[in-house]
Amino acid sequence: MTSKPLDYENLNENIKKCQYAVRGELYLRASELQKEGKKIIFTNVGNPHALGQKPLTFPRQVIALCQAPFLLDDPNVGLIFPADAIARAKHYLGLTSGGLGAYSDSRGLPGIRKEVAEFIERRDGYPTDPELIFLTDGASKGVMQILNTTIRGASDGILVPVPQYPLYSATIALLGGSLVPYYLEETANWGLDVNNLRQSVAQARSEGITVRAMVIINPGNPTGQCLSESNLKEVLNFCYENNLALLADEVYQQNIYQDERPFISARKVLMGMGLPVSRELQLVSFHTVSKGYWGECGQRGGYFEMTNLPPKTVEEIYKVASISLSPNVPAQIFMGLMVNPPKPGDISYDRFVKESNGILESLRRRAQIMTDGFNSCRNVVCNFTEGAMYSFPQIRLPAKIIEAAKAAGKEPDVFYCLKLLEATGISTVPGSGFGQKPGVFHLRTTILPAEEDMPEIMASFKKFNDEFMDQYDEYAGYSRI
Ligand code: DCS
Repeated sequence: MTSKPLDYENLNENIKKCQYAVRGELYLRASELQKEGKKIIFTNVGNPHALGQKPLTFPRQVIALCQAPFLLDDPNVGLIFPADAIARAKHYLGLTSGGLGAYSDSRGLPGIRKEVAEFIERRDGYPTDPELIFLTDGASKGVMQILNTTIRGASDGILVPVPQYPLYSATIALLGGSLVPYYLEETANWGLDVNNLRQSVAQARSEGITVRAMVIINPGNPTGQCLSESNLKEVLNFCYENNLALLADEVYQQNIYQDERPFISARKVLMGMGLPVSRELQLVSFHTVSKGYWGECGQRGGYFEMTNLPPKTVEEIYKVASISLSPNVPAQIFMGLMVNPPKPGDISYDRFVKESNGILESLRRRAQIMTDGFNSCRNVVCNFTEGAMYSFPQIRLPAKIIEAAKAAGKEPDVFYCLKLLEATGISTVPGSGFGQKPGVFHLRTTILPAEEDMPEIMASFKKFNDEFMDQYDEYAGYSRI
């Protein structure tokens, strides 16, 4: 038989190379076990509604009306929908050319890009231009589009934090570029040390790589840290000195669980730095409707905002966006609602605030319960989740577990996570999927299971972990190091 173009051995090598652990081996095994009837707690993916989070009422009312505009003509519409939701649905339908069933401009509806620009100005205190904001199908599509625009070949490098969210490693692999890692400091609450950046860039350059851009994830996934203003300034200066574009992944900007370091955008810090940096440094910032207290992952809405990119580049990005015709139109409306929620005095304001605060306050408590739970376990140390949706404990695996993993042909953290899954149904992602220092092991869970289920989940984790450690640890019975 002749080999055919789409036979495995003939595929694009970049496709085979790229890996995405969030839905990798552990997830597949968990799905199998679920089919066999085992109760699985899916903490592998930051997907709040899948774990029971209820949608916010106001945005769903608006979207329902936009999807079913004939309801607006129904004399009883005011009995079911509040007047501000009705007005908002009419507003958004008025921004489309043909409702939700029509393609929009490939950059997104101009009226919603204007709402995004107004939100950014309110948030940062600096105006921005709707023409430099593109709406996307989730932040993922925007990140892929910008990496695609940046990477010209194998010798183009992108600085990416380690640990990182594997959208970055996977996309760089798909595009045939080079990932240049910089390590976050676990002992400094996953802080970003500019000396590590310098070393990483020097190392990459010595290997003939042209480092073109740097990624920050703030708040961090999987690491949960929030960057301070001074740290962001250092990063921006570093990018300026080294002629790097900065890609600021800020999808968790509403998910903050401490008060010392509120979210501050890279753009705000950049604008505050003054000339020449504020006028020259090229920055692309990403946001989404999937996270925050919205958690509308399935809607696939996002945007990116470009700062200091020349018009000809923006035109090229527009051209490429045009190939996909149009981002999802309902998702664009979600984005409009996210950046322009009910205001004080609106009929739906109190309910909206109550619902969103309820979610955020519970997430803050869950972040604490998880961190405390992990830190009470044998051979486990865990930084507090300052922001985002994840806990990333370090699991100090004794040599005997590492040997047992090798014998089973598994990475030690994969081995541990599989055993955890089989014993408890808790489906996590091994740290190796995000990158970690050699010989140091982690796992990632989301902090999303329902708050009332948390104590039981943590107790079940502790029981598994402590027994597993006892089984293998030659120092069993000694206190934790
Ligand atoms: N950037 C970061 C840092 C993310 O964590 C995610 C999603 C995205 C971008 C993309 O999100 P959308 O495309 O939905 O806007 N995080 C995944 C994760 O780690 N678990 O769940 C989803």
